[in-house]
Amino acid sequence: MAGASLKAKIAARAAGCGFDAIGFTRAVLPPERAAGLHEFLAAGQHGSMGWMAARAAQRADPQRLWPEALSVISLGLSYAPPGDALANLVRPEVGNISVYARNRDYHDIVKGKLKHLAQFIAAQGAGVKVFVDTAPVMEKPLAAQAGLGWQGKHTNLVSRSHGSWLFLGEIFTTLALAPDAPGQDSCGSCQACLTACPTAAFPAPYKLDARRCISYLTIEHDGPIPEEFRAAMGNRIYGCDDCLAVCPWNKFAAAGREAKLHHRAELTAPKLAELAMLDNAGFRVKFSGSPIKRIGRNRFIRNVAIAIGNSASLALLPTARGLAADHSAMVAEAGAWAVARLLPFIQ
Ligand code: B12
Ligand code: SF4
Ligand code: SF4
Repeated sequence: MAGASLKAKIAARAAGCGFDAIGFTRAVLPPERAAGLHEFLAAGQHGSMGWMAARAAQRADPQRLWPEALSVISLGLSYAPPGDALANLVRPEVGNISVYARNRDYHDIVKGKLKHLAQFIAAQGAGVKVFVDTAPVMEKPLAAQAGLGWQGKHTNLVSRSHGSWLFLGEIFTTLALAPDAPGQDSCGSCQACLTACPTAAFPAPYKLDARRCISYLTIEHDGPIPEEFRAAMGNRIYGCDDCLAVCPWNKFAAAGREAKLHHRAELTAPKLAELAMLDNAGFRVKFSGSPIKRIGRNRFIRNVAIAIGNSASLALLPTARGLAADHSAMVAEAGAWAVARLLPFIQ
């Protein structure tokens, strides 16, 4: 087992790379986590995210993903917003973009830092692999087990120092590093996240039905958004922060330090009327380097059309009519819905 001094050196390097949290754990998850994943999949709560089921065995067991891995180093990068994450929700003429997507794509930023840190570990003669988000890895249970915090009732990792605002990434390594103590659940009797959810996406504390989650509906889901969720989406056009933002542990979080994640003015409260005008080329230019680019113009403008339908603003009726005639059937359907929602406001 590698000594405490190597762990201290890795932790110092991680801080130098800009990470805000680090913890060490064995590359093993308890059977309860696999059971939780299988229950989620068996209930179909992953919706159309077929990639979650496709590599479930690896997701549930880090050593199925990489048999030589002995330890997991879990890293956290804070993206805590400087002000109220929900401030835009009361401004119906603008679109609300989740705070995580108001500048550069975190995948690129976290991966760059992970690779930098992994080079240092590899130089000790160890094998390393880095992961952030897209690999079949259960990042939240591993982070909790490594002591970064605990999985809150909203299912995300909560940190005593950074609240609900950490991105997670991992370095799997062949080094045997002494594990840290796991984080202790500190939700207590709080239920703030469960009651804040606009679409009642939590069937029970610590469990999420992704099919009802606005983050899933606006980012992952292709095709028309089921009507039952449209009004509740309000002006959320990319992701949702409600359950994270109400967490009382956020009061200990200082604003994130990573400059590439600091909110760009034009992505903080973009006008719906201007977004609705974007064609494919304009969309790609506007969202170059942003995680939003990944979902493509049509899915994004579908979300914008729904926000316009929820705006109660007659000034946006001509824009809605334009979208109802869009070349994309998915956008046109959402545009027609928006027109129907706005027509009753004509006196
Ligand atoms: C799929 C996915 C989604 C899906 C499903 C979310 C989900 N909760 O599973 C959707 C699209 C909805 C989504 C949304 C978001 N996501 Co997401 N997502 C993922 C992804 C790729 C996989 C998560 C996963 O494995 N889900 C499967 C379920 C079954 O796992 P689980 O949530 O751990 O569920 C456990 C509990 O149900 C548990 N359980 C049951 N009973 C009990 C009881 C107790 C006491 C406990 C502790 C557990 C427990 O058993 C299950 C297994 O452990 C991860 C990246 C990764 N590779 O891990 C990012 C990730 C979780 N997402 C992230 C983020 C930031 C978000 C959003 C905030 C984005 C946004 N602003 O719109 C929202 C938050 C919504 C929410 N409340 O979860 C971050 C979270 C960081 C953190 N601090 O936790 C991650 C880790 C990406 C990253 N690398 O930073 N996401
Ligand atoms: S991200 Fe929004 S919709 Fe999804 S569970 Fe949290 S509050 Fe509900
Ligand atoms: S809002 Fe309350 S219940 Fe939800 S994760 Fe935070 S402390 Fe836990």
